[in-house]
Order: sequence, then C-alpha cells, then structure tokens
Amino acid sequence: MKEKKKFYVTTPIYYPSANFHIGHCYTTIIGDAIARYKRLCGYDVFYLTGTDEHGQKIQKKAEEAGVSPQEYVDKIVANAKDLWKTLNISYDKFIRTTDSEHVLCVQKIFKKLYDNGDIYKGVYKGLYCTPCESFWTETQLVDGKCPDCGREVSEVSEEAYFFKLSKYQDRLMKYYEDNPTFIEPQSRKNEMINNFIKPGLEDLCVSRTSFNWGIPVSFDDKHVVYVWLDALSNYISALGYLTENDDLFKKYWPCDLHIVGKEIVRFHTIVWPIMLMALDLPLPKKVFGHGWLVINGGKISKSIGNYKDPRNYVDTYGVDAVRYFVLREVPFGSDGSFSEDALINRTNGDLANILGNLVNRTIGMANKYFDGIIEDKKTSEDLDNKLKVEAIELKDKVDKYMEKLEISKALEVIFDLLRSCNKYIDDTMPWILAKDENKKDRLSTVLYNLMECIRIATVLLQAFIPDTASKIFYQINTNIISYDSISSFGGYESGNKVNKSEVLFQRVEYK
Ligand code: ME8
Repeated sequence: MKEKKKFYVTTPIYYPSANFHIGHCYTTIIGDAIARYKRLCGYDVFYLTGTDEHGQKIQKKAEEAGVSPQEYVDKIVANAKDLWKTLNISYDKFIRTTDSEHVLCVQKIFKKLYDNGDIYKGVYKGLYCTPCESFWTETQLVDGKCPDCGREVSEVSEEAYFFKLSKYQDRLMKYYEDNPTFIEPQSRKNEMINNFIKPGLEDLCVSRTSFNWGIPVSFDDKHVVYVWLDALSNYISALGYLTENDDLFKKYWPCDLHIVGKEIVRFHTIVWPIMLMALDLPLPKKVFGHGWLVINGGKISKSIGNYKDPRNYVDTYGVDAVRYFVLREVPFGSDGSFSEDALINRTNGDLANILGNLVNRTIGMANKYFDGIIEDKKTSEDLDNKLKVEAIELKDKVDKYMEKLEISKALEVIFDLLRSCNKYIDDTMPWILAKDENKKDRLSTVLYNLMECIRIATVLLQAFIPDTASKIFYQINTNIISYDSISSFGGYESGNKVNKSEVLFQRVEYK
C-alpha cells in the first residue's frame, strides 16, 4: 500500500485563561478545519494544540486566587479541553507545558544550546511586559508602553542567560529569501524584516530569576527558562524530540504549518527558526499569521466588557453556526468583525436559507413525488450540464483555495454550488413537472442531480461543519463520502431511498 503523505499542523498553545472568548476559538477552529481537510484528502495528519502554563503572569494569578500555580492551571486546562470538545476540535495531541516529558525536553534543549555556545550568561537590564511575557528596548516602546498590548512595562535588572539571536541573523534572512512562502501573508514578512531584522537582532534574554513558576535550568536552578523558549519547544517536545521514543518526531518533523495570531509571528519567524538552526534541525515549511476577530474595531476582552463565553453561542446557535461564522466571515490574514448580529446573518443567510433549505426541499420533494427513491433516469438538458460541470470542478477550486489557506473563499465556492442548486430548482420547477405523467423521468433526474450536488458539497463541508455534514449524509442516506468519490458526477447511488428530512438550521431572530 502506498504510504500516506504526512501533514503536521499546529495552533498556538494558549495561556490558561478562565476567560476564553470567541477570538481564542478562531485559531483553533481554523487549525481544525485545515487538519480535517487534509485528512479528507488522504494525508496522515498530526494536529497539535495545548496550553502554555508557565510564567510570572500565571504565578501572579494563582497567588491572587490563593492556590498553587499547578492547581490554578489544572482547573483552567480542564476548561480549555471542554471548550475544544464543544467546538469539535479534532486535535491529535493536547500538550501542556507542565507535562513532565515537555519539561525534560526543554531542559535538554537549553543545555544543548548552552553546550554549543549559543546560550551564555550575562546581566539583563531592561524593560519587561509581564502580560505579554516580552522584553523590550526603550526604542521599541510606543508612548513608553508595550508596543503589543499598550500596557505599562517595568524595569528589571538581573543575572540571566542570553540566546545568540544575532549570530544567526544572516542565515535567517537567507532562509526567508530561499523560501519565499515561509511567512504568510507577505505583509507580515515585510514587517519582520523591516521592524526586527534590518535594525539588527539583539541577543534574547532566555532565563529569569525573579520568580520561580517555570522550568528550572538544569545546571543552574535559580534560573527558570524564559516562557517563550519553553513554549516554542512544545512543537517538537510533543513529538518526543530528544527522547528514546521519537518516532513521531522522525515522522512529522519538520512542521508543515504553524498557524499563529499576528502578534506572535515575531516569535515564530525569528526566535523559533533560530532555535531550530542552533539545534541543527530543519525549519518549518510555513508560518501563517492570521488577523484578529475584533469587536467595534478593538480586541475582545473581558475588561472591556465585550466578552462572552463561546459556549453560549454554541448553545444558542449550534456548534456549526459558530464554526462556519469564524471560517467564512474573516478573509484569512485580515482582521474581521465579530458581532452576534453578524453571526445571526451568516446562520440565517447561508446555513438556513441556502444549505438547510436546499437539503430540506430536495428531500421533501423526493418523499412527496417518489416515496423517497432517487433515481437517475439520464434525461439531459443544457442546464443539467452546466450544474454538473460546476459540481465536478468544485473539488479543484476548493483545493486551490485551501492550498493558499483561503478558507473563506473555499467555503464561498461550495456555497456557490448550493446557490446554483437552488436556482436549478427554480428553473426546472419540479412542482410543474410533477403534474405531468410524461415528465416523471425528467423529474426523477432533476432530483437525482440535486442530490448528487448536495452529496458533493457535503463531502467537502465535512472539513468545516462536520456535525452538519454527518446529519446531511444520514438524511440523504449515503455513505459514499470520500474525497475521491467527488472527482466525477454520479457517485450517489441511483435507486437509493432518502430518510426523512430534519431542519438543519433554524432561522434565528435578531437580538
Ligand atoms: O500567545 N482574534 O497565547 P494566547 C483572533 N501562549 N485570535 C486571537 C484573538 C482574537 N481576538 N485573541 C487571541 C499565546 N487570539 C502564547 C502562544 S505558542 C508557542 C505560544 C489568538 O492565549 C492569538 O493570536 O495569548 C494566539 O494565536 C492564540 O489566540 C493564543 O493566544
């Protein structure tokens, strides 16, 4: 048997936060859709996500809550896992940076970099933003505040280890040049080159002594490893790097795609590749920096009061309404606006009116006119051929967009086919055909063509709205659902009997 091609995709590991919001779900739903799509195409996929549990910020929060950092994170991690379950996230591994395998791996990585001379000891004097766990120089501040989050930074001075980013600057630039699609969208690459590489990379402080909730440096345990060095290592520690059981690492590394929010592209396209170069490991193939979901132009945050637990939306509108909204509404790479009205708009406009209505009408007509039996009587008219061509071409169109990570466009073309089906019903007018005994074969073919288009679209929709796809397959009663089955028209079994139709999406009233 031919070995499957592998695909390793990651989303960031989240800071444990009791306040997960819809913005947090964005990256992980995108990662999930890509992972599901690649699996559908026959890849052997490994999808990694998890939690980033160390650092001063968490230590402080645990102190405020009067519990140990470990107790604090354990509780919140359970909350994160529950959220991903609610959203149908099909990760292959959930890594926690407090996992003992990860801790050991980070210690080995730190030691290896130190032994090779890429990490050295010095004194850190400078500015630190605790919420972002980021070091800054005076010139990088904006109005004296953290350029990422706009909050106060504090001055720190302590003995610390440094990582020689500067040594690898030219090699990194060359990697960018030799691999023009390493960072996408291109605008983010220009930002990295102009804002960070051209002004000259400074060595990075990679240990702290002023708090202890972190991974101890194995040979100098008053230091804990800087949380970003710790966090980035998760992408290889999760695969068993530097352990006896490194089969996953051998199989899946280098990573095919790191999906990250735009504010952490810097860590993933500068610090991470340099860590890998220093470890003499191959570099990831692509880092994609997506935009944010914003509310009234600003970030979503509990302190601003625009935050709602995403599970509320799932309870009200259904999991696939939330998934679909996130995947369809925002052109990947740009920022996109979130509002409950926009979510309702998509649910009513696309899911209820176009998809739900089409499935419901088609099954309803099959039951009404033919007792549910769908047969291809091979009658043919020009408008049939037009629809069939659109259906057959859909797979390649979606593939082209998914290759470029333009998920919103991939969904748009799937819904274009569904729209064409609704138009095909209006044009062929089955209710008129049904009045004429001589037109029974024609009517049967019309319904068959519709059913086959629904099947083709649904095979692809499995990657994006999996629950709904399963419901549709049940209602149209088919198990011909493979990717290969949609390369040609006619996979739906002629003579099949559909099940009763159930409403897939209720139209929702505006708030
Ligand atoms: O950055 N819209 O964790 P994090 C879109 N632990 N994406 C958003 C968003 C929004 N409104 N708010 C957050 C970290 N995100 C690190 C990662 S990886 C080695 C370490 C995204 O919990 C954000 O851009 O702050 C990021 O990709 C992800 O949520 C996790 O953010």
